[in-house]
Amino acid sequence: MPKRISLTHFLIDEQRAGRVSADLRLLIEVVARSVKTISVTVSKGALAGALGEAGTENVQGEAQKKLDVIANEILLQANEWGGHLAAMASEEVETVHQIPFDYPKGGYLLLFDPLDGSSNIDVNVTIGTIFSVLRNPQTKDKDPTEADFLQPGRDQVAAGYATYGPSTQLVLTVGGGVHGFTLDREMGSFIYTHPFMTVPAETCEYSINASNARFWEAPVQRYIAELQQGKDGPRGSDFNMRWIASMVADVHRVLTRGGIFMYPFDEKCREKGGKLRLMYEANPMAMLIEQAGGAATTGRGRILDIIPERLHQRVPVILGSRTEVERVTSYHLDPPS
Ligand code: AHM
Ligand code: MG
Repeated sequence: MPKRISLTHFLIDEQRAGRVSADLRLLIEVVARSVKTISVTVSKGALAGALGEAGTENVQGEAQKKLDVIANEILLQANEWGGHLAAMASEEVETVHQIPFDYPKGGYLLLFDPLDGSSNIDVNVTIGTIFSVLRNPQTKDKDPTEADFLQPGRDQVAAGYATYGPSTQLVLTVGGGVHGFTLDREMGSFIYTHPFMTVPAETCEYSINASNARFWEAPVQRYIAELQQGKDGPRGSDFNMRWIASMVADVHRVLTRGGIFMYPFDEKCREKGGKLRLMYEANPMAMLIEQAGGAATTGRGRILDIIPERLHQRVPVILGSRTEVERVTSYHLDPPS
């Protein structure tokens, strides 16, 4: 029988190799435990009374689904008491979530999008959880403020996501490559199934919400038009298009078989700066993609170098196979005269 390596076993090996501290290992284990709980609720769907609208709005003015609220509560509660965190920030919560005073505090900050792809919940399409870990720059006696979270993505110490699809997978980086785990539901543990995931440099697959085409900037219009001309155009080969509308599932496909994923700047989101959130979506995914050998930019610069201005800041996102990301970025930086 082939040897099965659990997430716990993997993390202990990483700790022994000096790549994660004991606290970071505990933090990741608690996130993984929360993911298992969310996965159970997601898979019960209507049976758990978990589908439909919550009847509330989040800080961004978006209608919350019941599962957005449930997943957020699961992550907040599970991570409050372990003693490894100084504070948390969630896409669904306006301000910093402090650790209750009766629990010990640790040296890390946890950020998450509890349930990415909310529009897919009720139609039973893959959704997920995205998370990012930073060091707390404050001393333990002070409550972290929003400013303490505003660190560039290159300072993340860990990033990952879970997908709730046909199987539940956890994909993780602590800076030494990208590693994937599959939930064994009977055993209740994550098993190491996808070591050192890599994004091939070349691809023939792209991912973008094409209904926004008329709002895109010229460099994106040019790039997509060239792909769509296929063999008859300047690229000389056909490209395939996929759009799941769950970033977590679209990025998982890119990490599994290559591709380019784009939610670029467009006229519709001019005031907001982009559609996707820097701290909960762009930064963790950019770290994973870079760790897997791909690239991640806004079209004009590396995502991981952005100095955040706000917790809920939005940015354009272009990530995936390196040669394609570099090409569309070059169209932004050096447009034809
Ligand atoms: P969410 O975090 O509220 O679910 O929003 C983010 C999602 C991404 O997962 C996905 O890429 C995008 O929004 C889909 O947008 P669109 O509705 O334009 O297809
Ligand atoms: Mg999201």
